[in-house]
Amino acid sequence: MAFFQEPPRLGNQFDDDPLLPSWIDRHVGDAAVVEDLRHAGDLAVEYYGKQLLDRENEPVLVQWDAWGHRVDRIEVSPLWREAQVLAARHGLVAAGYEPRLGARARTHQFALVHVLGPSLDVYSCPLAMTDGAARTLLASGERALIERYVPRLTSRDPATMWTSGQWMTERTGGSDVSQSETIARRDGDGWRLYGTKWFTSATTSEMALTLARPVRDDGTTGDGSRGLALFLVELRDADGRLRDIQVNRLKDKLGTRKVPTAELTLAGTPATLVGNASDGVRAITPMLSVTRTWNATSATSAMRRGLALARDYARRRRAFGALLVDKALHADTLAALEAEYAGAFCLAFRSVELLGLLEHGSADARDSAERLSRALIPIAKLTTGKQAVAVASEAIESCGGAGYIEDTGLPRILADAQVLPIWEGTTNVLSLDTLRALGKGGALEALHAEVERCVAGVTDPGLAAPAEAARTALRCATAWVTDAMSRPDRLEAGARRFAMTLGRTLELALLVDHAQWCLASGHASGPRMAAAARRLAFAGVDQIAEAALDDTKLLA
Ligand code: MFK
Repeated sequence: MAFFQEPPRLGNQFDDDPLLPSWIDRHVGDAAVVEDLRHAGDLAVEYYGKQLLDRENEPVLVQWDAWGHRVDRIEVSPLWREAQVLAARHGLVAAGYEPRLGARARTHQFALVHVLGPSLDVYSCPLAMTDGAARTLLASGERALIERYVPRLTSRDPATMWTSGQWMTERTGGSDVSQSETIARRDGDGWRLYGTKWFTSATTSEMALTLARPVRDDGTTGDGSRGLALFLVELRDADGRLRDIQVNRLKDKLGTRKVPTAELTLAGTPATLVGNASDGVRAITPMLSVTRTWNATSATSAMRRGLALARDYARRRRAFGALLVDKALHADTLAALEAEYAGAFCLAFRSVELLGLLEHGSADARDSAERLSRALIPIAKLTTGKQAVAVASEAIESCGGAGYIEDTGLPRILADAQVLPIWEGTTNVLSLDTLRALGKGGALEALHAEVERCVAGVTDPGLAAPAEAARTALRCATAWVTDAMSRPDRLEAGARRFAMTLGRTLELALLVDHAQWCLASGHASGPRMAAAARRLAFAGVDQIAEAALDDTKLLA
């Protein structure tokens, strides 16, 4: 009989995760949350099936109706319409704001995102911005805005829930936001915005937070990012028509093709000022912390999905006389990827925990979470984004030629992962942000305290070497940055290697700590976690090295 290869299958995406159940036991410790996540784990399998069937559907922009009216309607894919309802009902944003679990609510929320996100075709994008908008409005202290919008953004009712966009990028670029050209003119008691927004993700949202340069009474505007202010836009009027917004086109992207990313003209769009008529970049930073944490957890869940399929495939695919999983080289490849995943998971979910402490912790806990998170969140975003691309690439390669064929659904894992190091701050921009964050009082000390907290309690002999590797790498990175401080060109050129070393070191330390906890509490995943820590240390965390600046000049 002719041979047909069985496709890889998914199991319950909570129970099958090598790390999540023990993390939840340790950091949430609540039976109802475990049940919720197990249910989400089954839904993830169901929606993975739907995702494969929905593969060819993409958003469509309808600019004109039959009678010549400009309508600019975006029709999203069928799965996206379902995801909207599912996300509200399962509280993918709301769970983080519900009081029952206090600071632990964030871990519950992001665990849901981790389990369900990879089956929802990057619907995590509007959800991330929705979460970021709610946090930004709460931080603004603007009571009327909070009362009007936050209950909608954090609702579990699909009919009530709104999503929010985040419009920062203009033709001038998405990294150096200080050059933004959109202006805001006063119009009676309100404001109107004029300009072009070059990448607006999830343009189907009901509202957006955006930056614009207010025009003063004398006709001048402020310079740079200080001259920008933060505005809230409600996109549509009561009849569902866009309020002086034109959708010029949808972007033709490498991945995230289900996300209706659009280019917009704001032609006098009514907007509400949030806070002062200046310092908009500072005002939007709570959004950046939240969306970068979503980015880190989405990177982790993308790795997990790739590995879940690659692991299953290795147990179904027979070649050269044995299952792939029983082939030493294939097993070695998968083991290395599992270690990357485990490290990334710990760092991403430590960022999540810090968000919870910032919001609900005692005054002391808030204070130390503030110092640590300012550096740890960009580090987590940049490190896990790079790992996601590398792991997704290996995961599809481990399925051989099938990994390169679109209708297996596998290539999309890599195409979608490639956005993770780009949006929400590229690797280089965030490496420089890490240097800036460490320049502020106490951040480097907070990283040292974090690594020490993780490795100091290690008693298992099998974890001693990885614990020491984390300590040594941090010492080496600190010595490098102290020395490089006097040479700005050297400091900048090495910023990525420095930030990646901090990221991988934190991952190793957090993984060692979790493995120690699992072993000490008799959790079934203990030996596996310890093996992952040893393998991550073996792969190496220290990337500090000095590239010759003269060579760089010749080469670049
Ligand atoms: C699944 C996940 C999906 C996620 C959704 C994806 C949707 C995609 C949408 C996008 O990609 S939108 C575009 C994303 N673009 C960025 O993320 C911007 C990247 N660039 C930076 O992050 C730059 O570093 C930055 C724009 C912030 C630099 O701007 P400036 O004008 O040079 O600001 P500056 O002077 O560094 O900082 C201004 C203030 O903000 C300072 O405070 P002070 O005025 O009090 O000194 C900074 O300390 C503060 N600040 C900057 N970054 C911060 C921050 N505070 C806290 N956290 C940060 N990350």
